[in-house]
Amino acid sequence: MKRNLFAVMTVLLVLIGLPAGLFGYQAWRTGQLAWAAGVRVVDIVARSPEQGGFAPDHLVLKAGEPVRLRISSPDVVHGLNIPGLGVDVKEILPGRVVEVDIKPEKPGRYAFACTRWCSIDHWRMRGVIEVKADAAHPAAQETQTAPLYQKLGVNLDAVWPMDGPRPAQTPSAERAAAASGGLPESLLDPSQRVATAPADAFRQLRADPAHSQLGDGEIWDQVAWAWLHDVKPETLSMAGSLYSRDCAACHGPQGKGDGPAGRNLPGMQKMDATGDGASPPAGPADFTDPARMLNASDVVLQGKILRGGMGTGMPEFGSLYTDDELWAMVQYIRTFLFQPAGK
Ligand code: HEC
Ligand SMILES: [Cu+2]
Repeated sequence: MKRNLFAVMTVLLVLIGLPAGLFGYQAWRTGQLAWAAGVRVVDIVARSPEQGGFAPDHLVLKAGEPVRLRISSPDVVHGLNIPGLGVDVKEILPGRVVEVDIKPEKPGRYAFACTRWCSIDHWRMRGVIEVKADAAHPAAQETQTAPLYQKLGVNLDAVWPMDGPRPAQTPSAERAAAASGGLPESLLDPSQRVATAPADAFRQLRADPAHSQLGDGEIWDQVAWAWLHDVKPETLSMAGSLYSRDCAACHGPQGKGDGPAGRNLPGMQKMDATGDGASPPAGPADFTDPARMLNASDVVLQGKILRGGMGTGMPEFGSLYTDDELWAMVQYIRTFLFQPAGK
């Protein structure tokens, strides 16, 4: 009798226990039941954008709740950057699982993005973590201020005249350093200069009798000096690494607009300047092109990096970059045309 009971128990254990165990393990693996020591576990699968990108790409979390993100990739190497939460996973190797613990205290929306050029559409690989407020974590006062281009009423989509004066050689802050002095504060102070295009600065200096002894080339050097005299080497190197991570694949390592990911972007036909469909579609902006860069003010460049768009594949970086990073990128892309001092 006892033996019989034992046999029945064994059978029951196998029939119920094993599937239950397996199921539990499965569920634990896929994160549905996953709680590790009071920590909610959320699985994120990172796939190339063609295969769906991040899944999920929208997470809703409670403020103050500890959460373990368990990130895996079934295809190629990805990265995961959540700037607002201080997370920067450089490498999610296929077949491996990366765990990151977060505890977002401040309610709000936190953008995240892949940081590896996992495919030609990599720049679409983005997502958002929404952190909900509760009694203990009230929503902060809305601190989001309007971007500068909006405050100044600058229309980013206006077509800029590109026929301004052109330098015969690369304007150089280095050359100007020796001769500088006598530049108006309105050009030296970035906050006053922000809506001025370099071509307008050239016109202004050229018309000033105080500079009548300078040749055009020297005036251009003064313009480069005005823009780059206060740029710090560490700012440029920080922006340089962001540039190679986030921009070079489209705009090219030398800023010439010839990066491999910039071909066949959506909306390129719209950018056919003549509209007759005959000329080849333009690619991402060429930062070494004087016609383009000398007629663009800093606020326009910053606004376009912040907002992206223009009916093209230019991504928005406003949700991923800090203000300092946005302005550092503007200074950095100026150095594709202007020679900074001390270089
Ligand atoms: C997926 C490709 C892609 C990536 C990545 C990309 N861009 Fe662009 N970018 C474009 C395209 C396309 C345009 C539109 C060109 C135009 O309007 O003529 C553009 C335009 C711009 C412009 C406007 C230039 C002008 O004169 O109007 C700026 C500034 C710019 N990009 C900066 C950046 C920076 C900085 C990064 C990296 C943080 C970046 N871009 C990443 C494709 C890209
Ligand atoms: Cu990617």
